[in-house]
Amino acid sequence: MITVHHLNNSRSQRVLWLLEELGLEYEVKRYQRDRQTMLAPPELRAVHPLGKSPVISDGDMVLAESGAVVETLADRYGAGRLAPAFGSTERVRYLYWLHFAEGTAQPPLLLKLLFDRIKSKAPFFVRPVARAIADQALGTFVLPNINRNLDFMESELGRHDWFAGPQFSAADIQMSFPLEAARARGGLDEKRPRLMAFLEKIHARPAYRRAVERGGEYALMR
Ligand SMILES: N[C@@H](CCC(=O)N[C@@H](CS)C(=O)NCC(=O)O)C(=O)O
Repeated sequence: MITVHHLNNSRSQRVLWLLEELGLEYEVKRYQRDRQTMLAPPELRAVHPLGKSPVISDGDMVLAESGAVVETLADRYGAGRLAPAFGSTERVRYLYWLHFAEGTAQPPLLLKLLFDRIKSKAPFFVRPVARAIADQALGTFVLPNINRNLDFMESELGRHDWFAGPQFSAADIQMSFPLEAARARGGLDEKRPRLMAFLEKIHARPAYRRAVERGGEYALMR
């Protein structure tokens, strides 16, 4: 039996969605973020030393890192579904987007979350300075990177219906989280219609909806 160690409002939602798309049985162990810090509870460190989500266990294997989890599950249980054939052009695109999600799309979105928090939560006597530093970093690095990434993703979806090609794949599942985060806090809106249509399409998938029911609370931080 596959167990998903699932944190509320988090990336591990994608793993539940993948398992629903594959029609597999699995168990969900839920963990709640600390309401103040938003960090995962210490019990997750008993499952994996980094204490982050997602982590899955499947037999003897304990695996963290969402891209590795998604790729492994698709290869192990997909039987040709949700992952293009080895050696195909789509397979290369598939791997590219599987890695792009956490390697390139996510870091500036996380930085935006952190700098926005610094701006709103810094103690009042240092707030003007904290705001000036945060605005400088946001304006020179964070927002230009988010925008370039979004423009790139928007143009790539003009080539095919899905990220890896004409077929829906696990790369689309992996890409869902940065796009949902960009919608919540990264400025993604109707000015990028293909990305908005992508979000609408994935949210309408029955497996996506079932996964949200299994996982519970899924509202991304602003
Ligand atoms: N690159 C890792 C990131 C893991 C990660 O940061 N997970 C977040 C959930 S969205 C987490 O566990 N946050 C709580 C914490 O850092 O304590 C992955 O894709 O699995």
